[in-house]
Amino acid sequence: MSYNPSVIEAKWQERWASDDVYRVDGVLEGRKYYCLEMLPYPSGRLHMGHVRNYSIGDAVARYRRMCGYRVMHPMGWDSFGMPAENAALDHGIHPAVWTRDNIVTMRQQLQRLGFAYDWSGEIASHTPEYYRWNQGFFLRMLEADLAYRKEAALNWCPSCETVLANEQVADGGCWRCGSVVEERSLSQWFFRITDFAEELLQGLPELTDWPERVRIMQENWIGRSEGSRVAFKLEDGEGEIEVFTTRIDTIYGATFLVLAPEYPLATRWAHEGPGPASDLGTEQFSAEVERLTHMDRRQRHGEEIEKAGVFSGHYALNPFSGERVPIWIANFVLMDYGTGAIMAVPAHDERDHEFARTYGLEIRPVIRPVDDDPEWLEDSGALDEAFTPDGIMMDNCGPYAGMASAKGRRRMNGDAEEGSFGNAAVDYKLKDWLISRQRYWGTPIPIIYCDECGVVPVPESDLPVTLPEDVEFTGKHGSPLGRVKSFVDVKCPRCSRPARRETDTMDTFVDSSWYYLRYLSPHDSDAAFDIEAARYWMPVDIYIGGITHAVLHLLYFRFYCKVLRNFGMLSVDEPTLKLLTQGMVLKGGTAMSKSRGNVVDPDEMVGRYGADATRIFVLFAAPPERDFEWDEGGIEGCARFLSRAWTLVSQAQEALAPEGVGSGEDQGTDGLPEELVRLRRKAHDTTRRVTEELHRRLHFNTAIAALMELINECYAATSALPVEKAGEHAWVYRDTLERFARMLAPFAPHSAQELWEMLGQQGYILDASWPSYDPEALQTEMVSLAVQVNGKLRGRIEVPADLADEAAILDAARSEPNVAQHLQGVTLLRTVVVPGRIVNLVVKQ
Ligand code: ANZ
Ligand code: ZN
Repeated sequence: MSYNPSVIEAKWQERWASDDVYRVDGVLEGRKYYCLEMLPYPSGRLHMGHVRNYSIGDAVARYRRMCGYRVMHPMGWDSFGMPAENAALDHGIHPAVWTRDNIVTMRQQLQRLGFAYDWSGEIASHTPEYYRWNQGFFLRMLEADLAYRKEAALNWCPSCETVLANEQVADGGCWRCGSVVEERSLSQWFFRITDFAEELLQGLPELTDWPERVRIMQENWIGRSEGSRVAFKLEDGEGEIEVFTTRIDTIYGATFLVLAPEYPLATRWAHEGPGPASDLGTEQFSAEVERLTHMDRRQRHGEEIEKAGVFSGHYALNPFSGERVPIWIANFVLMDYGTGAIMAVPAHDERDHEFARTYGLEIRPVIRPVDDDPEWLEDSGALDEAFTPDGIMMDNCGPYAGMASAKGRRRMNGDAEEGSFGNAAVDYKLKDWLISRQRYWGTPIPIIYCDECGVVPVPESDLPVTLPEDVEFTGKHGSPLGRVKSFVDVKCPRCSRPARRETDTMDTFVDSSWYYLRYLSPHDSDAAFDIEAARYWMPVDIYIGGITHAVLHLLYFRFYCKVLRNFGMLSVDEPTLKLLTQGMVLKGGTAMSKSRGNVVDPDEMVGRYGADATRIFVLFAAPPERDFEWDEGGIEGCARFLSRAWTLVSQAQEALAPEGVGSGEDQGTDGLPEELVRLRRKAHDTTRRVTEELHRRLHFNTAIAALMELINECYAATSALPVEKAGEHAWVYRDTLERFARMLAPFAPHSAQELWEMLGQQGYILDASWPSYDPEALQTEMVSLAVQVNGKLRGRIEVPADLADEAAILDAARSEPNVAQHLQGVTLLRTVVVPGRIVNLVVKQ
């Protein structure tokens, strides 16, 4: 007989399923633990990243359940999205069929790994039962003015006549046909996440159990910036240009203004022709503006972009100095940040400096370093590069000359406000969330367009607006939904005249923003989720997933929580207090991916080594946050460990079985043979270590290493004193092995359950309580060692009797105060340690 994972695993999976051991019973009382893992996209097959993610969650969930918590540990599918639609285009498979097939495969794979999910609560976001609530929330957000429609630019392929996602544009060309991609403006739906920018930012420091890295990424993404808005009047009196600046203290050095090429005034001038001061004709000028507009959008966002611009021929007036400043139009100013217009200060801003050099524009210093003499300007000449730090405002700064930058800014903001040409202002990089997608496989946006009534929301009672299944996929001529007459042609809910249905669907990030709430009452047909259940289960106690979701998903996830709280549906401000971002599984130094051909198939590993060994390996290879390199030798080692444990128990089994030898209370160390005193201590110490890791630190690798050591210690003990010879002391073996089985359960549940049964235990190990440890059992006997320096007794130290680590003993000896004194100013030549007795330090004066 030997350890046979395929038999053990099949046996227990069947029993768990037939006894429905993971069922969540709906009781909302007692200590709870909500363990949430990012739900998978049903792409086809599980990959090792999934196995890692879900092995972590399963360990935590099983541990908490054994500690007596009521545990929520659900699973579902993020099943809308582009790959399904691509499968339709490439292989002619309907997205719904492709998705359902993939879910069937992947569910089987998850079940084969033995994760503790209540499958009766499984959800899938492509089902009307789920997305109906996306539509419901959309209507409420519309009512609360958190959803709105406006024009926005999109990538458009003129030959396929379709909108392209950024990922579908390669080198400026369409991924399908290669045609040059154009920019088009379309009316689209947005969620007003910027209303929550400040709250999303302020909440970050309180998320102390989130990785710092994620908090910083969110902070940068929100990008709060304190500055000023200042209006420059056009010289010809036809309006004004408002700029956003963080450095109003440099305004006396603003030698030109720059508009984004999409800035409305720039567009108007492109039509009407440039101002009188331009050398260009209308045609030339508009061609220039057009060229700037069409420069690669992604390139324009980068720092490295080659700056290009054109003089508009118009001037504006600096409200502080009255000076005339030329107005330029350039590619490095973005329409969707600040106001889309800037005042350029080439002496103090790097981008402006580079631009001024290219076009020969004036560079005028107005700020000097704090600790530099006032002649700085003369020495510095025209400045080789921008001087960007704060400093002292120079003599050319009018009434503000001599002020420090910060004080200048405060004064100038006040004066601007008083003069009604500006004010202090805060700006965010965060943009409103564009949720419209011109695709089929997503949640239909519940809106109807009527020539009489305008934009009409679908009445709540008409939800869900279901996706028609009978569609044609051509990849051309816009969204396939637009060609389904029965879908598009509707009666206006207000006036009953013929109207058109919205054919855009929602970004799939909408689906994943609130799924954790649907899990709480997955079959509820009257509400998105049960408010009472949410009051009990929220917040999520731990959320586990990839770092790739640090901003988009995890920000939307927080945003939805706040929106639902404002709707009175949730009583928490944040969806989860603890976030664990797991590292990647690499092969050959890079992430496993189909395109690189370096994928290791989980099923193959489960077939060869068993689910338990596979799970143990992904947890043992590294702490969860770190990347690790796949290593088949490592998984073999894990299988060997499980096999050694199985063999040990099967050998002890007979000696322990007959009358339940050794069951009962811990009887202390009185009269115990030395091997068993040590084994007992190791068993308690292992319990302490494993408990600490599972409870807080979550370094599962350390916990598993401790379990491996415990098995080694057991082997050492049995070779000195076999179980059948242990007589009345056999309880130490039983206690140790039962502890071991229970502590193994979160990591290798099938093997643990099998060992539990082999030890004569009835029932499921999941229902056995988590073992506790006796702090007293951890205490080792201490001995006192004499410490000599050159043969003279200089002190005594206390160390554990079984401390074999010489370096540790020497450390203790050298830090004994009196010994330390005798070691001052001398050279240590040699050390002698006689275990249990003496430490001698030989020194030279
Ligand atoms: C004048 C100035 C002088 C600026 C100076 C900086 C230094 P952060 O801190 O990232 O928010 N800016 C404003 N809107 C812009 C846009 N739409 N496209 C490109 N640049 C824009 O950056 C704020 C600064 O970025 C603003 O302050 C503005 O340049 C520029 F010595 O105004 B500053
Ligand atoms: Zn109407």
